[in-house]
Amino acid sequence: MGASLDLALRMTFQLRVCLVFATVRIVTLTDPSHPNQVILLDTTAVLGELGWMTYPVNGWDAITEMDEQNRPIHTFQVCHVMEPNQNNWLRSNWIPRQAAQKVYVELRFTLRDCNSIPWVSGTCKETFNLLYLESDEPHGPGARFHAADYGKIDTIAADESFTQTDLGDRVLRLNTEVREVGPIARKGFYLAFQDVGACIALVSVRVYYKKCPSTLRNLAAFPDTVPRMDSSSLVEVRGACVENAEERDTPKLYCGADGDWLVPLGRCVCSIGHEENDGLCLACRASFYKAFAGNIKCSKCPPHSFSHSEASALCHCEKGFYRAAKDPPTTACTRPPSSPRNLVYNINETTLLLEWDPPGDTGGRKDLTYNVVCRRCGGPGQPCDPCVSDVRFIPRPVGLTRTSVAVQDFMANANYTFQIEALNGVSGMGRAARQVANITISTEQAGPSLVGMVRRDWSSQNSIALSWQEADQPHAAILDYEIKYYEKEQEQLSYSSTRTKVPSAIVTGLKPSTVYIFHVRARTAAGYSSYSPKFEFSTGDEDSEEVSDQGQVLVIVTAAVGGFSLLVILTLFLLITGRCQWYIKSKLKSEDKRRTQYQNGHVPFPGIKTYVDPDTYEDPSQAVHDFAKEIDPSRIRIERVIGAGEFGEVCSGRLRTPGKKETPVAIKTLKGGYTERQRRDFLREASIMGQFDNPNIIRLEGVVTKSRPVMIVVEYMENGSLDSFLRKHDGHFTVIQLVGMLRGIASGMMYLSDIGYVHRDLAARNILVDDNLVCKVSDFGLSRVLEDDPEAAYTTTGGKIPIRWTAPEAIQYRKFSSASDVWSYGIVMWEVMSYGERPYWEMSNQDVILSIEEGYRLPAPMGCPVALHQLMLHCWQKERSQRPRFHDVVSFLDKLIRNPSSLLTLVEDVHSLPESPEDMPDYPLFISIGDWLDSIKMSQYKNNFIAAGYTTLDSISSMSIDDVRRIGVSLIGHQRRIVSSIQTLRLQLLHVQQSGFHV
Ligand code: ACK
Repeated sequence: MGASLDLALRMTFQLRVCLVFATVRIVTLTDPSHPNQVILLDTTAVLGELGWMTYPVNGWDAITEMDEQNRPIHTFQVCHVMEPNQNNWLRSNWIPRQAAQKVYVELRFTLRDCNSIPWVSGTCKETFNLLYLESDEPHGPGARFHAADYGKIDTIAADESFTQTDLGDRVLRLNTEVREVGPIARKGFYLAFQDVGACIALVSVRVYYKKCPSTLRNLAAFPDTVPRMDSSSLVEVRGACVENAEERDTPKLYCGADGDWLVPLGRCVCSIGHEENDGLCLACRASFYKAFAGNIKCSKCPPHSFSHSEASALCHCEKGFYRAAKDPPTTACTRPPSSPRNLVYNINETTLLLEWDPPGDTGGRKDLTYNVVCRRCGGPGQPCDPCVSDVRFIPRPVGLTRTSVAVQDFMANANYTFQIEALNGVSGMGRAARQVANITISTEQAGPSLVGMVRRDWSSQNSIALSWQEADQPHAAILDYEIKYYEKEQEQLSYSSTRTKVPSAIVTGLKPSTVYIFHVRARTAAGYSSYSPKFEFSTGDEDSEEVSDQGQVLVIVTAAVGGFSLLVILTLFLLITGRCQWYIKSKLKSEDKRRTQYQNGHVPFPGIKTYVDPDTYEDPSQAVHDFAKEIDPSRIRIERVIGAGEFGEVCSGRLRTPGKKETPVAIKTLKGGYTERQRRDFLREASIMGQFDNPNIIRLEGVVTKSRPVMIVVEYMENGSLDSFLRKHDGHFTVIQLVGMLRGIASGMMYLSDIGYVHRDLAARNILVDDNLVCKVSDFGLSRVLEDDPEAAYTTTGGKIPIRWTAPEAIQYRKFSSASDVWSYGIVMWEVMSYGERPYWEMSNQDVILSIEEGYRLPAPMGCPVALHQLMLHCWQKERSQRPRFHDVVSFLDKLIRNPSSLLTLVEDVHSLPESPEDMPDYPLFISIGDWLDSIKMSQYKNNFIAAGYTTLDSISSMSIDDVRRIGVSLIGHQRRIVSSIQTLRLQLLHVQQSGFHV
């Protein structure tokens, strides 16, 4: 009876389990798609019999039902809750582990709580055990089952047994439990489920291991990767660029223990002719192109070009259109210009000015230049010949960028034909005819040359004496002659001129053993005549006598004609020749000095007074006396010390002038115990400054030399020196205010260059600012220091050598000129626009010299209008003759001030390429972020960049100032330096990409 009841109960219960199971509402809590899992076993996916072993055979029941789609549902059930001491085993088939080191077992099951089953207390259990056994191969069919061989993974209990529905039903709840198994060393394993008296339905068993699934990231493909067993260490995986992509930085990902990819590094970029689309590199469509590898899109072909095929790297020019060799492939195709228009001339005795308008069609280019072809024609019907070389074109006959040229030294009463040809970078390409404008001119209006043959009477190593014949019958009285001369070798660079009222002259201050070209013209009330033809004469070598014998003979003859006794003659001879020689020598010396100052065409303008170098004075105190007023010290009231000068303190104070208001002054003092030389050097500045009279040059009030302390009194400038003033007011001024300051400095420098003074130490620290922001050039001490000490430019004594402000030719071979002052002016512009930043930052002087030599130029400061940076670059032309003059600078700045909208385009707004690659200074190329930061002395931020994921130069090129702040650069000066270098780098990268190189 007991046994039959037991059997009946068991059957009833099994039936109920089936029924209950059939009505179970399965609540699935996991995502069915698991891309990072590799399934080793899934009982829900097995179509045929599972074939699992049960022990004893009547322990676990395998029940297979069919779902709606006729797929089997394999379930294992056990429910011997009435009987004590249950030990029922269910064992899976052998499961190969494949690549797994660690596997996961996911069980889904229902488990009834014992309270829900009547009469089972004491025997009913609510857990079962999960076990496993490793082996290299499946056990044979006859192998015996040894429970003791299995290792326990865990005891599994149900989280939920039943849940109550709204209707009060109890619904059996499906549990999901996952356990990790491993490390597994053998090739496979068995799973076993040990029941000890619970009521269980095992609905599914999934066994899987985790992997990082193959993926595409940053245009690189990464393969399936199995994580390490140790969950704290990652597997580094290198990606392979997708088709039509190429590596920038090695693409890498790290595979984490959970099958997730972490820390993407490096990347690939689409190759030329391809662009990124949905993680792949697709070919550019026809009519589009991509000339450089990178993550940029294909662009439409530039104007007048086409591409018929896909994946074009380049668009070809339409017929009749071209690209110059240096044109990047991104530019439009262009054509040669049409002819210049409206060619006219204007003749003024000795100068013929040709002027024209630019061509109606520039061909789409901005690199227009003009060539002049000159032919001289005989009378009507006579042939024309090319003009011989004595016709001079100013500035030159070819490569003109302006629409005018001056012609000099042409013959009077002749017919000339001039052809002006417009050219651009693609002239000469294709077979288009040259487009020229012609004009024929008769020069009969020009004054005839009134000077005949020019003769050399004698020469020495530094001088040449000339004389010439007057025209037989000049049509008007000759007022004077002008002798123009220049070194034959340096024709285009500079010339000098001198005047004389008589038809002879001694030209002094020449270089020994040098060939000079001379020509002479006469001035009458009607103006200048034409120049005489050119004459070539050379000076003597170093060994020749200062004055030739002829000169001495002349003196002797002069003395003899006086009729004095031999003694008197001899005495006079000695006196006169001695004195003459002293006079000639000292004149030659001062002329030579002036010559070095007026190098390179910086000839003082006629009619404007010229600067006199106090060093040419035998007695320097005479120069002070000539150029500076002596002030009675009782008129000076010193108020406070405002700084330290090279020779003593600098004070502020008041200067009383009888009958006038007191004026504020700055007083430079010479400290006690000075040597005579120090006193002379100190006062030298006053004798220089005293010669200047310009609103943008610091004004000398006077000097105190007759009592102690010796003082130089100058106007007081409320805001002190410009560099510290700007640093104090960083970011406070509008661009127009800054340009106004620059204009003032340029105007002061224009004045100095006009009178022939070369400053040599133009820098923001030597500019003073008053309370109206008027800037004045000061500090006129340096020229002497450099003059006297050939080593001075290269030593580091006292930081006196302004290497970073000085033009390369002045550093290398002391070629100081107004053109080298223009270079320094460009640096001052940079200082002003960067509010007193140190030029070239902390680079060493030696590095500055080298990088300038290699073509590096300071990048635009942040917020700097393009027009101003262009002007700076212009001032830093290596070739000094190509730098602008101060006149040009002033008129350029005036134009900007009149048209402030021209200042609106800032360098950072320019994302496109410069018009032509020549406009682009050659910056050094950096290889890594580290190199780049080192070069701008910002190495301390290397980790900030790397930590924020900026690992390539490409990646930083798009950083804004906000990005720079965000990565932890908090000092404004450093932000500014980094951002301005990024702007340069951005242009540089574009430029490099355009040249077909990859950084
Ligand atoms: O930058 P600062 O205030 O301006 O400090 C230096 C200091 O003297 C040593 O040269 C200041 N300084 C020089 N000349 C003048 C001047 N004319 N007016 C006002 N400050 C001056 C300069």
